[in-house]
Amino acid sequence: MSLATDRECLARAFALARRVHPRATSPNPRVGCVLVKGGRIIGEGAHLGYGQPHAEPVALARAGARAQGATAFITMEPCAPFPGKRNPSCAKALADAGVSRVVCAALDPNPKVAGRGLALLRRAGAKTVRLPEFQTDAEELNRGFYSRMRRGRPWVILKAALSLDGRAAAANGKSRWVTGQAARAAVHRMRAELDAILVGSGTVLKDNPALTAHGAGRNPLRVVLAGRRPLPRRARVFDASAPTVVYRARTSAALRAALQDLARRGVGTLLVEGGPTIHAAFLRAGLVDEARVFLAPKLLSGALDPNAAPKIKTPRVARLGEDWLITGVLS
Ligand code: AOF
Ligand code: ZN
Repeated sequence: MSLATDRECLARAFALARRVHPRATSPNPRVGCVLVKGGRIIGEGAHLGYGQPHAEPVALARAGARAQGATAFITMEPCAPFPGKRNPSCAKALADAGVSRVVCAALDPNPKVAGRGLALLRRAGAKTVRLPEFQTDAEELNRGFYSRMRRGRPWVILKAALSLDGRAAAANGKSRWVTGQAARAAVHRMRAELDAILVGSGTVLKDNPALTAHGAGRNPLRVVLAGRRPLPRRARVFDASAPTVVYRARTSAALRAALQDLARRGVGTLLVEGGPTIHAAFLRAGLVDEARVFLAPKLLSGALDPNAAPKIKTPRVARLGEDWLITGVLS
């Protein structure tokens, strides 16, 4: 296959990295690398999992001696050597293989690398190029890694499942189920893609959720923000299906400290599932980066059982300026 432009080659490196499951490499980033010579791909690869080779040595192994004089396209700056590293330096490996030009999308936000990988290559005589139009792609590919490295805390995603009239539960507190099977399956897949999932003690006491991926993939680390009330030892969050950490944190400062501790444990992405007290605490502290809101076409105000609440059978959805209008006859 022949690729014409730098942008096409780098886009291909991104495609390779995106094929890797978001949690496979965590807490390391997903990285893709394409080696091109004379307009042809001579080797390519991705970092497939934590503890496995980085993207660059995978591509270099495929290219062999042909790597001499080639251009490397990488989704992120190749790593420089630093103490405590598990893998050999990719910048050095590229230089040793005689790669003469390195095109990457972004610098490595790891302060132990942060430009030193590219500097090593330049000292070895290679040309280095950064294509800034790919910076956003690089950050989106590794939200958790960037957040941990730059801010010392995870990327925080607020997840809510609400009725059309904005309720997370029926009048008596019953919340099983507001959304349907497909939305719940999507939440399980989400859990499998993220490093950790957090709920408050209210949710543990009221719903007793397992907080697992329910077979959709690897279970996330479970995090409970506890209040003064003791948590039942037999709660499902404490079963053997995944590790669980408990923080006693309700103030903004304590929340920040809990997030810092999670980042130190390698948690890059955190799904905050609620309930409403926890959502409010995170929002008040300005600690939410992304929202994922499921809206069920039912009206829960006054309902005792969410499964029997009045529902819009065929909802019509219109976008009005910034707002949504959802209309339909109740059944
Ligand atoms: C690359 N290519 O594919 C990845 C990189 O402990 P180590 O040796 O595995 O190094 C981890 C660091 O390497 C990680 O924090 C990040 O800075 C970089 N990740 N670098 O050149 C890759 N995954
Ligand atoms: Zn590396």
